[in-house]
Amino acid sequence: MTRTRTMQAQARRILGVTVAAFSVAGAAVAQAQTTMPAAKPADATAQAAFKRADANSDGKLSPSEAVALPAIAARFEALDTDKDGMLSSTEFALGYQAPAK
Ligand SMILES: [Ca+2]
Ligand SMILES: [Ca+2]
Repeated sequence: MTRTRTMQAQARRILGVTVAAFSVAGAAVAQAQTTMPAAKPADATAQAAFKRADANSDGKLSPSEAVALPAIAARFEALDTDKDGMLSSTEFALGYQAPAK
C-alpha cells in the first residue's frame, strides 16, 4: 500500500517535470521567435544587390542586367510575376530572399 502510493507520487512527480520541461521549451521557442532579427537586414542586402545589378539605375532589372546575378537570371521568368519582362525591386527581393537550392 505504502509502496503503491510512493510509486504514484513518483509518477506524478515525473509527469510534473515533463510538463515543466515542455513549458520551458515552449517559452524558449516563443522567445526565439520574438528575438528573431527582423526582415530588414535581408531586405537591405537584397536592395543593395538590386542596385548593384541595376546597371542603368532605372529601378528595374532587365534580363541582361540579371546576368550579373546567375541565381536570379536562372529564375528570371519565374520571378517576373507581373510578366513585364523586367524584375522590379519587389520581385527581385522575393527571389533574392528565397534562393534556389
Ligand atoms: Ca535596369
Ligand atoms: Ca516584373
